[in-house]
Amino acid sequence: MKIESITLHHISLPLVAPFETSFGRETERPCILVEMRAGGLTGWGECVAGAGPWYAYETIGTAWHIISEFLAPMVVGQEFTSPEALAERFSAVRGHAMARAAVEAAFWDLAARVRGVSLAHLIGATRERVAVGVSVGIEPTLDAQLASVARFVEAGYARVKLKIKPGWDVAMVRAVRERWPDLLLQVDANSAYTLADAPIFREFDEMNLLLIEQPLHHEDIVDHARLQAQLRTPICLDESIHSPDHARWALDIDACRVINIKAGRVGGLTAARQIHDLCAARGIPVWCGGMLETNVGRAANLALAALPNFTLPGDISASARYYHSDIATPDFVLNADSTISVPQEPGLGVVVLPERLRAVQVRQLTIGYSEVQNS
Ligand code: OSB
Ligand code: MG
Repeated sequence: MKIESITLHHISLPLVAPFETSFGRETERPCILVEMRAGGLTGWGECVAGAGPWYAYETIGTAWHIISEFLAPMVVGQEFTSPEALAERFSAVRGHAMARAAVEAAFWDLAARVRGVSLAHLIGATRERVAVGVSVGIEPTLDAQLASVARFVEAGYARVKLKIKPGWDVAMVRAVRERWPDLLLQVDANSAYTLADAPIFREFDEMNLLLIEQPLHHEDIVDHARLQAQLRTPICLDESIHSPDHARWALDIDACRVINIKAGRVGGLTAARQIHDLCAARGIPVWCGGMLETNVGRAANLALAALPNFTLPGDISASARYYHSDIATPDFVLNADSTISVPQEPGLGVVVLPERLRAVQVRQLTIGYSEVQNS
């Protein structure tokens, strides 16, 4: 398939409710959508870089720069026989995983559409529905935090992830655990602690948590291994895993016993699947993380999470948890068994609505030739 053009759409969508983590509070989510044309078909990919360098160093601005100046020129006008071949073309690029993943994602959608199969089918997925949970942001008071969890439990989520930060951890999580003794519960610190805080994590060992996500520094695996040695609860790495090699290094030193896979963070679906396979071979469970995606990114996450070793519920909540009016349709809904159904239509299985895209568009740029010229 020869790639004819890439159009970047920078949009910004208001969140249904503010989302607070240890690195900040967000009310809007800016994102770049990659529209790729080849052989009369269109594929879409979502870039998960954020507004600022808080979760990761990449931002909307760096991703726009790297895709428009480097990645798009490397592939527009070129022929690729598979998404893996396109991923290989980007292997010379250091870092900028989210930028690479977004372009690769659009090509995966195209590759599935051209074959007339779902993206899930193309990547080798086996499930038609995937177990999901919800990532609950930090609230200003304990009452508000309990009310927020209650709303999601009532909505049908069987697994809850609580965001924690220093000063908002043991007591809050204990209160949630006391109110919901049987809830599948886990916490995510987004790198807000150091090894000196080990006593805090030992207290979590008494709260029957599925896992503790990224407690320490975003680049660290050594201190995570030291902390894991002191805990029964599995540590799950998110921010520290940027590639299949990082996953292997972390597992080799027992820095974690679970991995949160986000295609954007590891440089694409090809690398995400490699990490899945590595973890399966080593008996390490994985789950699919989320980055507050639109339905475009959510559809790709569902396809990935349908692979067999995604045995823990993913951060893939129903569309209504994120946006009032998504830029793609149909919306994803929660099934009664706390799962979401994996799209079975060709490609991603969602349709981008041009009028909704225009309504939230910040800027647009086309590289290559297409009917859609820069506006
Ligand atoms: O650490 O998993 C994270 C959102 C933005 C950045 C980082 C994270 C998150 C979430 C939200 O936890 C997951 C979701 O999309 O529901
Ligand atoms: Mg996380």
